[in-house]
Amino acid sequence: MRLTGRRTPEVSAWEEFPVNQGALCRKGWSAAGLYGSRERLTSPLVRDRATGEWSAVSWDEALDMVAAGIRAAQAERGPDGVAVFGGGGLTNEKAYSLGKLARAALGTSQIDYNGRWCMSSAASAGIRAFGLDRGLPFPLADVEETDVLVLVGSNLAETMPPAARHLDRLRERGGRVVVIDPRRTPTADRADLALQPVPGTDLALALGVLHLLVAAGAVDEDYLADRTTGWADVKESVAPWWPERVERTTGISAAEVRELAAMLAGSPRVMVLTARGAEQHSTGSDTVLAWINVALALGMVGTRGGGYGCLTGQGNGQGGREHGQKADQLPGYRRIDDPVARAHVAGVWGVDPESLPGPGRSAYELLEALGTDDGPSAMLVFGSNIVVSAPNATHVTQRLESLDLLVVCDFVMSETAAIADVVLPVTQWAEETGTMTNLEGRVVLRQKAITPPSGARSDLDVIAGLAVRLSSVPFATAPEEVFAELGRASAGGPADYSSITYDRIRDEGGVFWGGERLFGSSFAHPDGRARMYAVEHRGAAEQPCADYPLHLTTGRVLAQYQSGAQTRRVRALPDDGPFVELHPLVAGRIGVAHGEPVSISTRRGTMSAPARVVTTIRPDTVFVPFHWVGANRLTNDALDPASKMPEFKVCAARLSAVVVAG
Ligand SMILES: Nc1nc2c(c(=O)[nH]1)N[C@H]1C(S)=C(S)[C@@H](COP(=O)(O)OP(=O)(O)OC[C@H]3O[C@@H](n4cnc5c(=O)[nH]c(N)nc54)[C@H](O)[C@@H]3O)O[C@H]1N2
Ligand SMILES: Nc1nc2c(c(=O)[nH]1)N[C@H]1C(S)=C(S)[C@@H](COP(=O)(O)OP(=O)(O)OC[C@H]3O[C@@H](n4cnc5c(=O)[nH]c(N)nc54)[C@H](O)[C@@H]3O)O[C@H]1N2
Ligand SMILES: [Mo]
Repeated sequence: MRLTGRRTPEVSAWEEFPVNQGALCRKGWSAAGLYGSRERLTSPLVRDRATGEWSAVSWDEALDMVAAGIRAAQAERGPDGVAVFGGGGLTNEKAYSLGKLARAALGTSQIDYNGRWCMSSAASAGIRAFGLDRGLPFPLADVEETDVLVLVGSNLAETMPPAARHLDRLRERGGRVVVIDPRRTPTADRADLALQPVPGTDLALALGVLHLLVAAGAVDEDYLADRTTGWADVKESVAPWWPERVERTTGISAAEVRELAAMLAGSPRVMVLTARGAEQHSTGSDTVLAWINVALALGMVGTRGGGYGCLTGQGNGQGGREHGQKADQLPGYRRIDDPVARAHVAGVWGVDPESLPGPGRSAYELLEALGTDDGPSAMLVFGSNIVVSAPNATHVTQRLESLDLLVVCDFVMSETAAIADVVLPVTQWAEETGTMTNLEGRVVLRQKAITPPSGARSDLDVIAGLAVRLSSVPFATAPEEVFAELGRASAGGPADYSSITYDRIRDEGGVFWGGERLFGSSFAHPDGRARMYAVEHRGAAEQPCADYPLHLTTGRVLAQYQSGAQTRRVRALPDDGPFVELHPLVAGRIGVAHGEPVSISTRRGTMSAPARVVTTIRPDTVFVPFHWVGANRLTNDALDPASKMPEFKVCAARLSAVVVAG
């Protein structure tokens, strides 16, 4: 019962979709059962491609239909004919079951997830430098104990408000905060030194800082000799990065570069934290390596109150990247191409190791391949709103629309669900039990607190319901049972959960895997040493030119969450819509005033939104939040070669005033 036929062409159907207007029923919708919370999905829905109409079907009908579509795709294209796209917001149990569904029940290698958009550059750098990726190898509260905290591309005052109090306490203690961001953000307002680089140049700044630390004799040679390899090459590579060259590359004055280096050189404890501003670049993983080199050269990594960490974003950003929804990974942060790992995990799953697929495509590469001759023709999505959040989104949406079968599990009709063939309504966090692993590597338990609406099922039930139709591999659905299985599958891996139980988490108020603080005496490489890599500054994949003279960067605002699928539906939250943040000099040049509409274009697309004219942004840079459809029609899909992170944080753009007809 393969779903074929012409598809209603675009997302624009969404714009007339009733939810934001408060009206409820386009035909089919009332049957869909948006009772209670009227924007909540409570029945499986199937869309007729010819008419665009949705109809409610039973769970059995929906799951049978999806299973039939998967069988058809795999009959035509082999096991890799079906793809799975997961999310870093899923619990550990769901992430684990999803990876198992793909590899053991469907036999497809084509699985990846939105964490690829999030922490993959830091993860790849952490693995290369330390042999292990754990966002923070120490508790977040250690931030308060440092002397200089360097935040590279983090706006935590808006994106992690509870963490901002650590900044305040640090400063009360006399510690200093450095914020590196092309915009002077609310986080930068709490900084002792706020540097505003050209987007995509953090790597050059790190090289320049290290150059000055060497010149000042501030490098900890004993630490480097005892605990690292590669220093000689790194030292040589920073030699040409004198401050005036850094100024020309980054737009930060040579005096400020010297001020930063002097602060670091003169402080007993230095902590460097990166976030998406530094990482979401085609040079993101090298940029992280360059800042890790700074922390290592100062002898800080593994010392209390110092070191390097990545401020992980999503609810389960850490756990979501440990249990097998990454294209190259098996549970426990094991590599899927490691024969020992394959044998171990296959044993837990009761399948032949030979039957497990190899590594698949990374998130963007997977989306690009959809519907092409050698790509999947069906896809299951759990926990991502791809239409809004993927780079070069017009192109990605076309790929999604070219599928024979798109299935989205969500609790709201997201923009991605709105173009699916089948939408499966799932329970949300307070309605189910599960574990998450926070940015410190602490596994926490969330207990079910409220009864889900009838009609919604947990992702674990959906996964098991598909597995039973498509294979003989057993899938547990009780979260505690899934967690115990995940523990067995992860045993012996880098992220080993085998000693963690729900009881322990309850008793201890959360359990760190691998211990509370890592790297105190050794790193996770076989020789116990950290690796230093001599990385080169390459700059953004797309540089400004005569046609597109500005840098566009994207990110978040306090009142919205991610693709906005949830927050844009919460009426208590202000939703003023998207905006284009620009400097008064640019506003003057194109002739717009604050609040007037501007049009912004890149080589990939155009959007319009009101101008927000501020003096806090670099005059050569504009900023658009990505919570609404539009920003990602502009962004560049250039990928980091190591992490496959897309370059969300910089591309070349052109602005113009929107002429209102009259
Ligand atoms: N309110 C809110 N909070 C959130 C989220 C949300 O959507 N809304 N999402 C969560 C998730 S998943 C994540 S990943 C985190 C992200 O948390 P952050 O990384 O703090 O958030 P962003 O706004 O993406 O980017 C941070 C800053 O990077 C700056 N930036 C842009 N380009 C560059 C550059 O080239 N170099 C440098 N140094 N900085 C640059 C931007 O101006 C921005 O202020 O937030 C989490 N918390
Ligand atoms: N331009 C630009 N684009 C970006 C970024 C940027 O800074 N700039 N940041 C990137 C980053 S860091 C991230 S993390 C992504 C995030 O973007 P997305 O991958 O789109 O993630 P969310 O918006 O969290 O989408 C989650 C969707 O899953 C649903 N959902 C939530 N929990 C569950 C669950 O348990 N089960 C199921 N089945 N569904 C669930 C929600 O309702 C929502 O529709 O965006 C990326 N895109
Ligand atoms: Mo994220």
